[in-house]
Amino acid sequence: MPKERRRCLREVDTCSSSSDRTEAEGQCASRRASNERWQMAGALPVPQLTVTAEGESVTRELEDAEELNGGATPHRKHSNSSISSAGSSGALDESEDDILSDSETKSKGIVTLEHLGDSTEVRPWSKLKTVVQWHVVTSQRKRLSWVQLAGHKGSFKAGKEGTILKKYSENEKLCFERLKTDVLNQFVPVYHGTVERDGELFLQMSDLLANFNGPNVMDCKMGVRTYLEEELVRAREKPKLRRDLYNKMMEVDREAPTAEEQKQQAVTKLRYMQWRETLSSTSTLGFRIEGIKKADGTCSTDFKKTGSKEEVKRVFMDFVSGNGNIISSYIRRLEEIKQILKASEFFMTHEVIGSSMLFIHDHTGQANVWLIDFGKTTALPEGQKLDHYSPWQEGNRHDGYLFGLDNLLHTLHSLSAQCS
Ligand code: I3P
Repeated sequence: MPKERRRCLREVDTCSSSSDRTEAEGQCASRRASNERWQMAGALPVPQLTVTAEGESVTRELEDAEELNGGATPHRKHSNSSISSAGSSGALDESEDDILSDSETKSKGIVTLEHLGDSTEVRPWSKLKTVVQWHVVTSQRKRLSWVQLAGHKGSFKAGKEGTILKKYSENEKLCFERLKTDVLNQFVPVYHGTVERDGELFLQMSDLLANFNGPNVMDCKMGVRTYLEEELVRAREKPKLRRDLYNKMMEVDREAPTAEEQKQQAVTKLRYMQWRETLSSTSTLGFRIEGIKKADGTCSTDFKKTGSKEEVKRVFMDFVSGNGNIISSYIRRLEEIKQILKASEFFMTHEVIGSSMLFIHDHTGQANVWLIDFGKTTALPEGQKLDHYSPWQEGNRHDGYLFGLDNLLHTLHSLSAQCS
């Protein structure tokens, strides 16, 4: 299975077809300008990131990279690459083994597992974290459908009742361990340590969807930047061209690659990530919508071009189905999170990149938000702190997380005003 995401729902949201023509044209112009800047960027570094994956994804990337590097196999490194078999082994429910053990072994973001039970038994949702696909697996005892709203595919397995397993990342494990003694801990999944499954190590954490009845789930990736400063440095020192990212770019906007990129049919990862940031609301609002799974079974991860405030508001309004009570609950929760973030030692002393807020509500009126995904959340050097508002410049490690949270709150407040 190729690395690209499969979408279960596509939005019609292109420069040429947008109904919001004026705004769309403006955005297209700004995208073209941004592309032009890259074209002229002989002066800019042409960095690319060294990427790793497992399984088929790796194979494909290696093939692409080999092709682009004249057949030489590049060195790869990934946050999940430090998987070892030294972890403790949990007494896991055998029936849930291998639910995600298809060809997709690399995943990040939100994964949702739905335990449908056998033909007669319907069990509540079990939750995971970010994802982009819809999948149904049949086993002797139960069928599981899952949806990944964002990030890499296949990093999740169902754990014991009420828990999920996420592929081991040393960095994320360290974050969970540090968070255990931090005030922020109440807003993140409960961490239950590591477990080994089929020779691989996983982080076991609580299933955030467990207490919802037919949840609606939205993943918002926080911050004005989605790559680490160290990735920037590595990319500059060891640039790599990526054909898969070029293809993903072309899928969204055939005009996006520069003439040079078209010629080489590849882009660097940094170029791709920055393009994604400016196309979406990441660079302007400090957050972006990655994916939505609704209780009616529909899901969408096609928000790459959801960039303006108005577009973001429309998506949010649709997500909550215009329900003012849900919006108010989300606002209360975000205000609470904001206060605690400001008091959190962990937050102050970490660069938080690629982390998401997971919004979940159901028809009973329950609505909650959690912080998830700490694979790229990194401790600052001793004595350094971040306010999470200041603009980023290379070297200062600012991430714009609180800037994004404020904009999320503005968005919800303005929707609330519309509902009242
Ligand atoms: C991916 C997304 C991920 C990134 C991944 C991108 O793009 O930006 O955050 O992984 O890089 O392909 P998209 O959302 O458009 O699919 P990291 O955050 O781990 O860098 P990858 O292809 O190198 O895995």
